[in-house]
Amino acid sequence: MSMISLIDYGAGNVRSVRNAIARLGYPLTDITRPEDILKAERLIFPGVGNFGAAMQRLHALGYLEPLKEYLSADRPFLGICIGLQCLFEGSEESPGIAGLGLIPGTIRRFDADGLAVPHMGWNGIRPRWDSPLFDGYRGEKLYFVHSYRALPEPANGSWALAGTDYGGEFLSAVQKGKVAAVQFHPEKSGEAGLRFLERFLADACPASAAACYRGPEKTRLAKRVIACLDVRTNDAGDLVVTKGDQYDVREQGQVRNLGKPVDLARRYYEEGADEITFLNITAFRDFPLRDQPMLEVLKRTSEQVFVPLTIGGGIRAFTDSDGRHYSALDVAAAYFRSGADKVSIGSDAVATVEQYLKNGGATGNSAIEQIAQVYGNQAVVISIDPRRVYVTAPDATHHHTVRTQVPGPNGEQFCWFQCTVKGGREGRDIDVIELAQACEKLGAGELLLNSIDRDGTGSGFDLELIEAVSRSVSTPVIASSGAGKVAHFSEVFEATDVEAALAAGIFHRREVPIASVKAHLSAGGIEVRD
Ligand code: 1PR
Repeated sequence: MSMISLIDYGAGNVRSVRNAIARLGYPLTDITRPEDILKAERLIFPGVGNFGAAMQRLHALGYLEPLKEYLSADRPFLGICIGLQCLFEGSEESPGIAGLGLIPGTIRRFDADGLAVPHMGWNGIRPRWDSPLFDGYRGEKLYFVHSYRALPEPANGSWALAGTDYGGEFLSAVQKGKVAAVQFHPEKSGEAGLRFLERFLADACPASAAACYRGPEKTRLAKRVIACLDVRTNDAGDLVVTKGDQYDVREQGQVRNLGKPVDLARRYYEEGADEITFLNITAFRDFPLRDQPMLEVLKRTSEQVFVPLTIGGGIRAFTDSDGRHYSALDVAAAYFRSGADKVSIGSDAVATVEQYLKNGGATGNSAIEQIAQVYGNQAVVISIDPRRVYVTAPDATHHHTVRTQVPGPNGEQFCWFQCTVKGGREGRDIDVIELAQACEKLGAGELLLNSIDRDGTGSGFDLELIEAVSRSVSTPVIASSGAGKVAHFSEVFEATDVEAALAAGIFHRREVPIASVKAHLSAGGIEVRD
């Protein structure tokens, strides 16, 4: 069994790659000095952050030359995501910064009209030839998250291993000899991803390549089904998964206890959830880094769950009782190090946008900007907790209104959606459209759109809210709150352009299995990951 060497230049979360390799039972060592590279038996480079930052880190660490030498000697290499892009000559993401230049071509941003960017979620691949890396591959969807991509060109045709469609075809895998790289994340692609990774780790011999799966004619991004776990400490001091009705999580005075976070997350992974979100719902009160159990939950979950994990709650700057200052980036970094792939920002995003609107622009100092800068836009989710405010006419408020089919208590035909903070406890003078558009400009990669009115009611997603927000931004939107039956999922995907739908209560109470949601969507012609 070969020793696997990992290039981790400390810019982001490669914990999931480590966990996946450990799960597959392979020994792992870190590259810590330039000379380690040429001694490696099998090298994995999971690039994180952005193209320029990755290349600059490789340069600063003295890794560039040994890496070039390693690659030109046709030694076993697997690049992941930015690790694929760095093999090319350069990227539009970081003009003027040269890539490794092994593969001809420049990495370009997705640019088709009306396309949500980043390309985030589960998509198919189309292998072009019988690489042993895809031996046993049966067409399962794999997890992608990126805003830039490599384009197939005649000059790089000898490298093209697989293509994927998203506003045109891009290269989702490249390989020549023992050097390979993939744009998807095998470590986040469930069991199919682990099988792929194992082919590389086990040094699948080219001679053993069986005729591999070729289709489909066109790959399609799946709509995602996300399980959400609201987590807090109950009155007995245990960290539990809870669930509110319109954000009220107490029943007869006690915090509802629906299970243990790690156990439930594993159950949802096994049942086919495309992503898992943890929301630390009382973290606005306390400093979350003191909440070590939550970090522990994340660590243990990421050892067993190989789909993307998002964590939210308390991501903001904080000064502790000893006067020590922590930036929002410090808090996010602790979450990423513990196994999160994305962080979700709630209350702090509202405060940031209030400042943004007051100052007439960005300051560069907000949590959204700082985290997006270091970890990439795709790592920053904004969790929005809106509540309906009814008005008699659109000009009765300066906010964006919608004409509603669900009239207000006095028969009002219009409403606006007010952003709240601290888990809905405090309403602010800012509407959901203003918030969504400003967060997009500040660099958020995804919007998790809750609804206090619908939360826990089982009466269906608030389509008017979701439609209004998804129409106003190009950032992917996750519809949340109100799912009560499978038909609610098809309804939201048919009525709006959202990329994902999230539910909590119906999954926790075992009323609707995730597999039934997927089967229902698939029967209705909506693309899902099986
Ligand atoms: O403000 O950055 O500290 O983040 C706090 C986070 O905690 C926010 O994302 C906020 O949405 C969340 N939160 C705070 N209080 C509550 C609460 O319920 N009392 N939970 C809360 C929000 C809403 C959804 C829920 C869906 C689906 N939970 O995530 O899972 O509504 O539920 P359903 O399918 O049962 O209808 P910060």
